[in-house]
Amino acid sequence: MTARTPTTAPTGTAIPPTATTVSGSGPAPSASEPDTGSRLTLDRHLRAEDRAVALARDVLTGLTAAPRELPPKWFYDATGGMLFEEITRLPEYYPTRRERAILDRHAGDIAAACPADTLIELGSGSSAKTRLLLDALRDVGSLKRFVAFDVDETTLAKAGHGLLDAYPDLSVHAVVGDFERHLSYLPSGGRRLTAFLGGTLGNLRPAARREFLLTLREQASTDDALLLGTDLVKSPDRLVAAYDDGAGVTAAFNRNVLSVINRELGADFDVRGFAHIALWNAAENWIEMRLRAVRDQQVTINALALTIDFQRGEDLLTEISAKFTPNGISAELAEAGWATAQRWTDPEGDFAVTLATPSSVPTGAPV
Ligand code: SAH
Ligand code: AVI
Repeated sequence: MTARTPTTAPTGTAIPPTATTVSGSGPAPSASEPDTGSRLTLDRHLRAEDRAVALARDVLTGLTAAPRELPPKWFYDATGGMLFEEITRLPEYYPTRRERAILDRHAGDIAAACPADTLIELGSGSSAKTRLLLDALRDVGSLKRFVAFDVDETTLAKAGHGLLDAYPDLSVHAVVGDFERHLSYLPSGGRRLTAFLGGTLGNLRPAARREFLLTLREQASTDDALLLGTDLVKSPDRLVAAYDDGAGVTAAFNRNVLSVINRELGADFDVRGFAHIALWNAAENWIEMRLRAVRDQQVTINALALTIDFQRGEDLLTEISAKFTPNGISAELAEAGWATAQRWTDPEGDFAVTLATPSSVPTGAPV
């Protein structure tokens, strides 16, 4: 399969298998460039200029709010993507291993339940575990194309090239975008299995999760399915350790958001002036990652003509990572019009993978 599937995207372009793309800094591709025959196509819905505007808005809103807060999507530039991959190999960080074990065992069941021709992965990152799903869909004979959707173009392009080598018959469609804004640009047609793995749903607050699941539901056809990986509630000690590892990799990942703001908005954060904090919020059932000012300090953000004073001990919330119960997952899905078809957990009960299918009407109840 070499033909590019038409999309409604205004920015489609084919990139040769050996091309290197640079995160957010390439020129805007012209609309509807013809397919050049490559099996890898790239759509950019978050070009450098859009990214700068979105980051500026989030930084202005979040750093002037009380308490201060930034959305976690800004961790992920090339460095943040690499740091996340390092996190997945840490002894304390169990979710990736647990989810891989589940997929290892049940990818065949998933492919049998939804023999899709199109596998879509949202927040795809390296797509490493996804290969288990691609293998299973290839084995049932349904697989034609893989759509990888991520905010970080560098990671996306690297993953895409790796998949072309490993799957000679696969069309890979990479989409650079924000899954809270650009889901309507996902390619339609065929039978689609949409995977949202790693527990990334937990990085959204309940209202944002609901909006996200509703948007996916609105676009789903009867035979489509959603595959959702979610981390489960467990002892706070294990949870906090997973987000505050001994080697300091998660601390570097957390501080990386300050480096992103320094580079992209001309700010002068002293990244060592902020300590990494991970704590369990038992009332909300989520981990919070924060950056705590280790001294009084002033930060200037040139692109916003903004100066912020941080008091010693003041926190900036950089991420929530919600943990779920099986019933809670099904309830959130149901409220957005998704029926739980099957669920698998690892033997330790640490992580869940849920296969959901469109149900007739969302219940509409608040999350
Ligand atoms: N799914 C992979 C990666 C998880 S890390 C796994 O299970 O290991 C989270 C991924 O989501 C990163 O690659 C990050 O760049 C991407 N991401 C985070 N916020 C996003 C957003 N708002 N829109 C699109 N991608 C996002
Ligand atoms: C991507 N996401 C599911 C990770 C998580 O566990 O919430 C991000 C992460 N943050 C710190 N470590 C990993």
